[in-house]
Amino acid sequence: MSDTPARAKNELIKEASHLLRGGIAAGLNDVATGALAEDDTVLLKFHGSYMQDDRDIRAERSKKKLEKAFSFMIRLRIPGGLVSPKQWIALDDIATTFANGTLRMTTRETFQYHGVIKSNLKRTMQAIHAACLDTLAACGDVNRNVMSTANPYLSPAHRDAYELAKALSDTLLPKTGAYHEIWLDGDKVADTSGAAKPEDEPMYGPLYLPRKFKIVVAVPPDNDVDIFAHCLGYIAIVEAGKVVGYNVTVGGGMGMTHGELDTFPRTADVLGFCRPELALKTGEAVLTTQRDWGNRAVRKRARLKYTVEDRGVDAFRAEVERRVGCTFEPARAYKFARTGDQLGWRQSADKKWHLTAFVENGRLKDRPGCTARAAVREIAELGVCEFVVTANQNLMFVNVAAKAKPKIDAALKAHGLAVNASSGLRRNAMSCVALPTCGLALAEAERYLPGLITEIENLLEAAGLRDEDIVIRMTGCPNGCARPYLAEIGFVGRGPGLYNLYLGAAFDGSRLSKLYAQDVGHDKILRLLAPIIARYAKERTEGERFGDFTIRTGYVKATTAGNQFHNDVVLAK
Ligand code: SRM
Ligand code: SF4
Repeated sequence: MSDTPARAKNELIKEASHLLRGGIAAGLNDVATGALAEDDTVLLKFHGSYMQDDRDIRAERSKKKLEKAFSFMIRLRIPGGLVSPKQWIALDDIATTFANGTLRMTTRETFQYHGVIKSNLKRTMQAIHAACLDTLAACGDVNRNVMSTANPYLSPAHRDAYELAKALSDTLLPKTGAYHEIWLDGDKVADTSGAAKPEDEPMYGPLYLPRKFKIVVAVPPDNDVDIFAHCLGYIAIVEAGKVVGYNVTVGGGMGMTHGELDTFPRTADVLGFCRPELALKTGEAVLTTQRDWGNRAVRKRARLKYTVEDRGVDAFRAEVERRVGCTFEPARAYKFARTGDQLGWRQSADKKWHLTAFVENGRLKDRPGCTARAAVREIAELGVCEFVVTANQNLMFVNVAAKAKPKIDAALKAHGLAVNASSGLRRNAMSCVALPTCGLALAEAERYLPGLITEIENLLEAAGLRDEDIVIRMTGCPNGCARPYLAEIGFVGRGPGLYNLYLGAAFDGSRLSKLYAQDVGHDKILRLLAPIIARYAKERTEGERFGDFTIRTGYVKATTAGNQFHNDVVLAK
């Protein structure tokens, strides 16, 4: 018997796929079902789409012996989250024509559409292409959408960060012709036997990566991209207004599985400092090291964070240095202040204005009293700004001339879209999508968090803390899509109406939280938080953040590293 562990099923699907083609094209033409074949749904992710079903009506349809209400989520690739007004109008049109009438801004600076039916999938992809955008590699075992600190127009350093994000995204894009072939009726790259040419995927190879791969670029003091949560990060070191290089981080990640202690969220390690001219090569070296070293047998342990954890950061650094052909300099000093966005207008040195507006959980839709989607559409039609989706699910209107500011303010006001949130807690809140579309959700998130916050706001109001910035995040399962383990108050779904409550993460995104209470429902959440909030109001030291306070006063122990996440847990009664 061989000692080599069996490869994960997804590895076999990738291998047999002819560079991500599989049977997707044929499946799209099968009108007998609203679904695609299971193996093809694995491949579809690399093209930026997930097959889902409406979980609200799953039981009812099953009772009636009907096929699940299948539809598709489509995620775009928009490095740095920057979109032109013309593109915005096209994206807005697509939401009406093909999706469920909403644009969902994600925690990775891009958009998702929900509810696209199979017969519209190809047309939607073509409409996205017509807007000079694409969805390639937005999901799947490849480098995903690359984030940078929001707003390339804020300073030359922000522009550099954005350009690096864009260059990384372009350089690390799969080279297969499958995307063009399937969605855009491009020329077939495969030969007549169906076999793809081996040179089609020079960097990834036919198996792509063992798992998803995520990159961000941050410009201190803003850590809006949550740099320590990602596989690879670049912290811009800015001197006299210029980026002189980057501290490179590796091995961050959020996902874990309840009850499996060898899975855990992990904050990234700083590898060292690299000059700007080596940044791209470093990205490629980190990616290919993970390609060659990552775990292809057990998907739950296949992320780069486990490769770094298991091999050790020194061995990982040495391998990356070998591949780049350099030795990293010691990391330079940097300081992050916050992970959230600063809402409202800001001016850059070039006298241009930039507005960050709060969008609850990133869902842009029209509802009575707040026609948010129509507001942004109207502003796009004015053509006076560009748009940036932030890593906190908010929206920026950037590069605005002073004389256009009142027009934007007026449109937002007319449509009832408030720029700020009702409290410091809400403006620092994020939740993942969860039900009804996410197939992995164990509990509500996007549909539940706003109401829960309203009740916590009452506690804050009573304590005189309504405007206090406190980071709160919720996800419907432990995969961590809203980065809940880096929130000062984090909720992670366990089952319908039940959450694990985590406390003690750092406000600047540098320290993970710790489990404080398990399987708590609505009333217990409020009962547990009430005394902590009241005490925080009375006993906090000057400038002390909520997360730090919960550690100092003994509610939870500090989590010093990912592999300590499950240790020292004392559950609240
Ligand atoms: Fe995520 C899977 C939504 C950011 C960790 N994520 C999913 C899927 C596709 C569910 C699935 O596999 O069937 C969710 C689709 C829900 C839906 O109905 O739309 C989903 N993830 C999201 C989004 C939309 C959350 C949001 O509300 O904004 C974010 C889209 C990002 C993007 O535009 O690319 C999103 N996901 C994240 C993040 C945060 C980040 O990247 O900054 C994480 C944690 C960071 C990390 O990767 O470690 C994250 N998503 C996961 C995982 C766990 C991965 C792991 O290492 O274990 C899964 C499950 C998986 O991959 O097996 C997952
Ligand atoms: Fe779905 Fe879980 Fe991600 Fe939420 S955290 S979107 S429930 S996979």
